[in-house]
Amino acid sequence: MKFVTAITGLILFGGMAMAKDVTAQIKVNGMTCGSCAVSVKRALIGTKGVKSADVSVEKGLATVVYDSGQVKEQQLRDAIKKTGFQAEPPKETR
Ligand SMILES: [Cu+2]
Repeated sequence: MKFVTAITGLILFGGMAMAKDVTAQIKVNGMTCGSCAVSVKRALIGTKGVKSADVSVEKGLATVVYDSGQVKEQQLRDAIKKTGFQAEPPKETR
C-alpha cells in the first residue's frame, strides 16, 4: 500500500508541475467605461486556460490568472486586441 501511495503522489505532483497558474497584469488602452471592461473580461475568460480575469477601467489594467500549460500571455493580448482595445506589450522584453 505504501508503494501505491508513493506512485499516486508522484503522479499528482507531476501534474501540478506541468499546469502552473500564472498571474499576468496587462495594460489595456482605450477603455472608457464599464462595458468596455466587461467585453475585455469576457474575451479573456472565454480564452482556453484562463482561470479568472479582473479588468479595471480606471487603471487600464487587466489582471489575468491563467494556466501557463494551456495558454501563453501573447494569446491573452491577442484576445484583448480582438475586442478592439490595445494591449500594451510587456515592459520586460529586453
Ligand atoms: Cu465603454
